[in-house]
Formats: sequence, structure tokens, C-alpha cells
Amino acid sequence: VPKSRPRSSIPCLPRIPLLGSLPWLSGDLPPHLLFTRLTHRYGSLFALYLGPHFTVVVNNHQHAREVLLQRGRDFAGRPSMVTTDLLTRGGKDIAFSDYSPMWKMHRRLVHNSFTLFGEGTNRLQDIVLSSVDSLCAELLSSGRRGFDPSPAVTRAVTNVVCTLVFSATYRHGDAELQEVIRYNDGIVQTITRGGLVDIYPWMKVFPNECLRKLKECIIIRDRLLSQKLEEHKALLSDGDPYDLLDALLKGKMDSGRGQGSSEGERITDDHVLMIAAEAFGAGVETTSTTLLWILAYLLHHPEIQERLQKELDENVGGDRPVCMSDRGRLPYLDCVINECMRIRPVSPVLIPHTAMTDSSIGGHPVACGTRVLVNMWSIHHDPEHWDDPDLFNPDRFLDDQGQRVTPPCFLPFGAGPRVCVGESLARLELFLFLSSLLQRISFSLPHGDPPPNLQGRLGVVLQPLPYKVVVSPRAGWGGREK
Ligand code: HEM
Ligand code: PLO
Repeated sequence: VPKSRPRSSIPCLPRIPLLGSLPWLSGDLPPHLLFTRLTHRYGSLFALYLGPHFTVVVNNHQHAREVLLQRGRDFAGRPSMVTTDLLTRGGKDIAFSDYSPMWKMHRRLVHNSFTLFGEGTNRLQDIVLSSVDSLCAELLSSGRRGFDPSPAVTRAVTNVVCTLVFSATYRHGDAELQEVIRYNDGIVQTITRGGLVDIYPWMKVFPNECLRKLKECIIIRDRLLSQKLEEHKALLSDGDPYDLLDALLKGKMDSGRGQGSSEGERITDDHVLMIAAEAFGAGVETTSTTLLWILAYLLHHPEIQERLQKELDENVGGDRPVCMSDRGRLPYLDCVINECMRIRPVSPVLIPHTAMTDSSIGGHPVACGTRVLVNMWSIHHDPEHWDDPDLFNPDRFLDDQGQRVTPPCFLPFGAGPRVCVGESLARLELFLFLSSLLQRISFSLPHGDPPPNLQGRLGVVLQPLPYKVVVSPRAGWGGREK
């Protein structure tokens, strides 16, 4: 029988021992849709038992702001989950690590090293632009037949992240790059299937094919990254860090030197490895998935693609590559990116949070240890706050004067202490990739094909189902490849 808890005043689904509320969670729907449907019956704030775990689900933006921002610290914990514990050697990372001084230090390290690349230097921009060049060449070499853009996009994004994390750039077809893509794919397919909500904790009890495959991919990842780590250690110098791995190694040395730093607070090789692996995985999956969603929507709305290209032609032209300083002149492009992250958030229920102390949501007491899921899907589709929420309409991010606006119920990166550390990197990449692609290439449907299915499939992130495109070079593009 589950441990008895003080009764919560939040409406709760029925439950039975061991399985919790599982029998009341109808089979096929992924969590974000299931929870959205349950709001019709239980209201926007309700609770359920995932196995033995009392879990509160938040479905409106006021409550989400309470959890993430106003009482962000109270809810900044993370539960431990079977697959992510395996992935991160028991939480030696950032995203799945519980709130601790160590987690804080890691976040700061990663954050600082990203700003190092982004601000003041054009390094990040140059990395992305050179990857865009090869992506365009690769897409255009595919001829006029329809093809799945996903492998080329994933390769381009992977290449950017490899440069950032360990300074490796790969040529098309490189064996190591293939290995990286393969193991990452294996992890994506096996980790927390059905989203990050670990509904099935007994996976551990019945060892299965999935867990075996996950372990295998983790071994390949560890071998590859350990090798990079050793190479970086051998080359470590006193100057500014050159890539993320470099920055982490320097942070590790500083933490070792620090006064009275106890065993618990010292960064180890394990931590460096887990953080690098995570930045890598997060960097690849989120950005490539978002780009593929955008392309899918542009195939549905050729008029939006034309408007984007018109904006680009008028403000950048075809004689030079787009750069970050063009961003202010391309408001519609930003709106398309935002609208896509609204209508298909890659992380529809964020990562589970836990209450680290007794707290409250919407005036209801919430006990320490409670799990909290923020259903960003229902917030991004709330008819109270969005006109026609199922319609893809980038103009909703423009005001009457044509200025960009960000509504308060738009939080694709989360908010507060656990907000995405990669937000500015992701925004930079999405902007440069999308603008450069549309400056040089037009995308259309293969003759006779229906437009892509927009339903999506929830793996570790919400992905579009595979679809095909035809690409054609744009006449106006005369800019030199860098
Ligand atoms: C966390 C979204 C790109 C690294 C998150 C969270 C969301 C998110 C929703 C969870 C917030 C929460 O649990 O409250 C996105 C989106 C991206 C993106 C939409 C791109 C379109 C990236 C990139 C990186 C990254 C490029 C790194 C290279 C992380 C990390 C966390 C995180 C490390 C965990 C933060 C923590 O728990 O303290 N992201 N992300 N993300 N993201 Fe991103
Ligand atoms: C993707 C597969 C990698 O091999 C490991 C990995 C690390 C970090 C995860 C990422 C995966 C999926 C997307 C996540 C990211 C941390 C933040 C991000 C969950 C599992 C989001 C969207 O929240």
C-alpha cells in the first residue's frame, strides 16, 4: 500500500496500490495530450499517482509561473528516474540532477562558456555558417526527387555541436560522425520512451531489450568522450578555453583548488563527461527537431515561406550570408520560429520538477517531495489566451505596429532556476540555419505527395513523423560560400 500522505486539496484521480492512477490513464495518448484531456474533467490543476509517486499536473500559465518563477526555488528539484540515472551516472549532469551546489556550479560553467563563444566574438556564428554551407550543398545535391531532410539536418546540427563541445569538425560521411549519430539515436529511442515522464518504474525490475540497448549506446558514448577528454587534458593550456570540454576541465581545476572544497563539491572526470555528453545530446535533439518542425509547417504554408523569403530579399539580399546583426531586421522570421515552438514544443511537459520543501500552487498546499509536471502543451494551446490555438499563425507574435511581442503564456524554454541553459545558443542556431536555408533554397512538396503529418510522435522530444521535400536553388543567391 502506498505511503499515506496528508490529503491534498488538489483534485486527484483515483488510484490503486502499486499501479497508482495508471488504470485511469487511457492507453494510447502521449502524456501531454492525456493531461490536456483530463483538464476537462478535473480542471487545470489536478493530481495523480504515477505508480507510487504523488504528482501534480499544472496546465495553465499562472500556475506554471508560480512553479517556475515565483516559487521557482521551491520547485527546482528533479526526481530520480531509472533510465536517466543510467544515462547520467546517477545525476552527475545538469538536466536530471537534483538541486544542489554542484548543479548550480555546473550550470554556471556551461552558461559562461556559451556566452564566451557567442558574445564579443563571431566564433559561434562562423561555426554555424560553415555548417549551413555544407548543409545547403548537401540538400541541393539531392536532385529534384523528394527526399527525407532529417539526416542532412541532423548531421549539420551535430557538426555544430561537436565543434562547440570538443572542437571536432567532420566531413560528410566521416566514420566517427556516423558513430556519434548512431549512438545518440539509440539513446533517443530507448530513454524514457513516451516522454520524460517516467510512468513505468518497473522497467528496472524486468530487464528488457530497451535497457540493454541503452546500456550499449552509453558504452559507445563513454568510450568516444573519454578519448576526447584525454586528448583535451593533454593539450590543456592557460589561455581562454577553446571549447566546452576545455572550459569544464578548467572549471574542474579551479574547483579542486578552491578553499575547503569538500569531496562533495569537487568536479570529477565523471561530471565533466556527463555534462559534455548532455550539452551534446540536448544541442542536437532540440535544434534539429525544431528545424524539422519548421520545414514541415512551411510545406503546409507556402505563402509563409514566400513571405519569409521576401523579408530576406528586402533586408539582406542574395550577395552575402545572413549574420546575427541582421536579426533586428527580420522580425517575421523570429515570429515563425516562435510560432513553431508554441504549436509544437519539443519538450511538451518539460522535465519533471519536484518540491524541495513544503510549498503551494494556486493556494493549495503542496508537500515536500511532490512531483510537478508543467504541461506546456496545454498552456501553448489554451483557447483562453490564444485565438484559434491550433492554427499556425506567426502574426500572433507581432503587435499592431508590426513589432515583436512575447505573450506571457509562451514559455518554450521553461523559466526560472531550471530554465534551459541553451536558450541563446538555440536561438542563434535556429535563426542562422533557417534564414540561410531560405535565402538560398526553396522547399516544396514532391509532386502528388500530401503535406507532412503534423501530429508528431513523442520520443524523448516531440518529433515530426518522417516526410519528404523537394529543394530548388533560389535564383537570387550569389553570395560566396565562406
Ligand atoms: C532544459 C527547451 C535547446 C540544454 C530545458 C527545458 C526545456 C528546454 C523546456 C526544461 C525546463 C524545465 O524543466 O523547467 C529547449 C528548447 C531548445 C533547447 C525548446 C531548442 C529549440 C537546448 C540546447 C542546449 C540545452 C541547444 C545545450 C546545449 C539544456 C539543459 C537543460 C535544459 C542542460 C537542463 C537545465 C536544468 O535542469 O537546470 N530545455 N532547449 N537546450 N536545456 Fe534546453
Ligand atoms: C538526447 C539524447 C542524448 O544522447 C542524451 C540527452 C541529453 C540531454 C537531453 C536530451 C537527450 C533530450 C532533450 C533534453 C536534454 C536535456 C534538456 C532537453 C531532455 C536525452 C529538453 C528538451 O528538455
